[in-house]
Amino acid sequence: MDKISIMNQSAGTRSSQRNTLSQIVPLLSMICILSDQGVPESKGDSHDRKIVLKEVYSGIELKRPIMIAIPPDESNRYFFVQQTGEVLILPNDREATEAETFLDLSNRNLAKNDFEEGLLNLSFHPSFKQNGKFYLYYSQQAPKRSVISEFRVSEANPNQANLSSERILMEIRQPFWNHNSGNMSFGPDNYLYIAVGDGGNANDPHNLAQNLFVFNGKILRIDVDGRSGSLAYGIPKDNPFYGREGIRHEIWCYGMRNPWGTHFDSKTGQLWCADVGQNLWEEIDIIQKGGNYGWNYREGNHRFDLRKQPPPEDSEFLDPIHEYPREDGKSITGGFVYRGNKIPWMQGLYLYGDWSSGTLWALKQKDGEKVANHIIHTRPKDSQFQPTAFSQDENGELFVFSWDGKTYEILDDQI
Ligand SMILES: [Ca+2]
Repeated sequence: MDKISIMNQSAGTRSSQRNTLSQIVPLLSMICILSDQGVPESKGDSHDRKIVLKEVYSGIELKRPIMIAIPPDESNRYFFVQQTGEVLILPNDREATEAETFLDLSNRNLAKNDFEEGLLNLSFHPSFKQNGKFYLYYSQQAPKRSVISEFRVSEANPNQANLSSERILMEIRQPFWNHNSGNMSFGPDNYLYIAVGDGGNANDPHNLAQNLFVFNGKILRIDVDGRSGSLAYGIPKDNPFYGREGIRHEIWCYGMRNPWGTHFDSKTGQLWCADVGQNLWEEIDIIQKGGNYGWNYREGNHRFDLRKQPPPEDSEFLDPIHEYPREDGKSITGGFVYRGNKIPWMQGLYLYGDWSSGTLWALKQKDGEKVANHIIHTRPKDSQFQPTAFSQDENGELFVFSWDGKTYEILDDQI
């Protein structure tokens, strides 16, 4: 089961029941559940600590918000990306009641099924302040595909995109409507990392994630400022398969199913990737250059039985740092390694959640190995909270978006 079937189950439950902080706090204080009983706990740690969710921007009606992109220009503007195709500019005043439309792609036939299609990412060029460039990942129909494009801000108005400046970098075939992924980030090396799902349906029917001549089921790494041959971008020469025949040189790692939540740790530069599972296991990977993360031979730490052919004998699969079973959730939403200041005990922990169960966790690692994992938020019974994505502000403090359109700040429960 994955996001398709979950959507059908929950289609009637998306209405807007509001959950106030006062409803959430007492419930949280009663709940103290540790997961992963087999993981040793180190002394003096924060394994029983919890967070609370505080709704922000409640004065603005948002439709399917999936990220806040903050331009590196000290302008105090938050760009809310809505999967429906609009990007709204809000001030970093969380009580704000007015938004300005930066761009609107909603008339571009983005989605036949808007559950996983649509506008999925906005990433600002590291030199945005100087060049006004930014990048979008969005889906298109007939033929079904993902488009990664460069745009510029209007020269006349910094709060308006110039849509006619579009320069398409890449179009990726998407045989089905689901598993578009679309997480993009500029790494510490200023290259653009693009996560692409396996093409969709179920079981990866065309075995694309293990096929090194297609982009589906991969994380790609490109140089938006360069040009390689006739391509609209450059391929960094230190990409793992650079120069290898029969392999797309853009590939950074492979064997992904539907990465949802792909982020760099702002302190260490490590790339974390949550990969949505299919039948049994949700997983979190710490990405290594050239790594094969297993799908569709493996799901989490396990052989995926519906792939009948055995893998090639020389296959080396990288197992996730963490997996969890259906009892804990059915669709992982990846988050961030927390590097903010407001929640000292969460410093350096990786925060993530599950879309279907509404649970949030914090995972601790050392040298790439899990040392602890604990629940930091359990959805109250009367809540509609379903974490669709996380974002971080300019200070490393975290937001989480819910499927019902609400935006929350993540705060310590003891402030
Ligand atoms: Ca995997």
